[in-house]
Amino acid sequence: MTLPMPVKKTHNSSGTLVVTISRPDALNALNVETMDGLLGVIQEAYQNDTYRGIILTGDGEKAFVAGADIKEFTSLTKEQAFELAQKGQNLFKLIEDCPKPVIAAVNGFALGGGCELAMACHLRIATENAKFGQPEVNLGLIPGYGGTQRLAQLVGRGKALELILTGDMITAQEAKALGLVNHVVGTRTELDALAQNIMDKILAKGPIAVALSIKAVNAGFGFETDGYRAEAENFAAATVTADFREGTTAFIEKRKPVFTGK
Ligand code: CO8
Repeated sequence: MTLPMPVKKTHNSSGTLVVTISRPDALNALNVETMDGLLGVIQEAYQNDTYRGIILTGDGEKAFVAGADIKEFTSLTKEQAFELAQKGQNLFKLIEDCPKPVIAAVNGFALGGGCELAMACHLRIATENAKFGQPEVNLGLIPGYGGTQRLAQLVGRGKALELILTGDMITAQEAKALGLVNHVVGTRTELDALAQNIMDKILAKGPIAVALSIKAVNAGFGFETDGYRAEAENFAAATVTADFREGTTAFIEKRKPVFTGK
């Protein structure tokens, strides 16, 4: 039996590629297969002139993406964790640098890697029921897909540290007040309509000016700085602690973790 692909794409007449992360049983969590699928679709979007913009969303109404797949990284070595974090960082950088506009349509939980994915997109719009957060600390971990850098860029260092250190989830309206989200709408139908509406507005402009605008804005936020590397290194360092084993085991066993600082 072949399993359904976790990354679906449709294409409409305005030139918009709609990419949907679809692992409903795991709240669309990013496992290796999903990350590879996403990489393939983004690379294709770079190359194929039929695609003029991308809307990225999650299947259903409960989750955009509830994070990296926790069940997949319980037995990584430090080196593997570092490599995986850097691989994800590179994919999200490819999204951020895409010369075609990328809009995240956030339809529910955008946590951990899901919040990081949304932040790598150029714009974020969300439904009222969307929830944002970087809850890695609850697992004895830190963000690993660029969250320590992009959250601070979007909401400022103080609020980013509060969200990363407490692991608190915030509502769509709170995210909007912080500048993490551009617009909030009531329903999934309104979300899809607004994403397309904003996309159509951008696609009516000259594509060269759009691409150069993205390039110029991003140039002020260098990827070559040490921040992303430090994130991957510290993410990897966290994965070899007893607290990480406890945090991830507690999640899988659906209980509260007991951290010991080891
Ligand atoms: N990974 C794997 N499975 C998940 C994840 C996840 N991130 N999130 C939810 N699921 C699964 C649950 O285990 C559950 O599966 P099952 O039915 O088999 O038990 C199913 O999805 C439904 O979830 P819940 O029953 O928990 O649904 P609730 O409505 O009770 O709760 C929550 C929803 C609050 C979203 C809850 O599922 C939750 O807290 N999820 C985890 C959120 C999280 O911690 N995300 C961060 C993950 S770490 C991360 O993203 C690091 C990124 C960098 C990685 C670098 C390289 C590896």
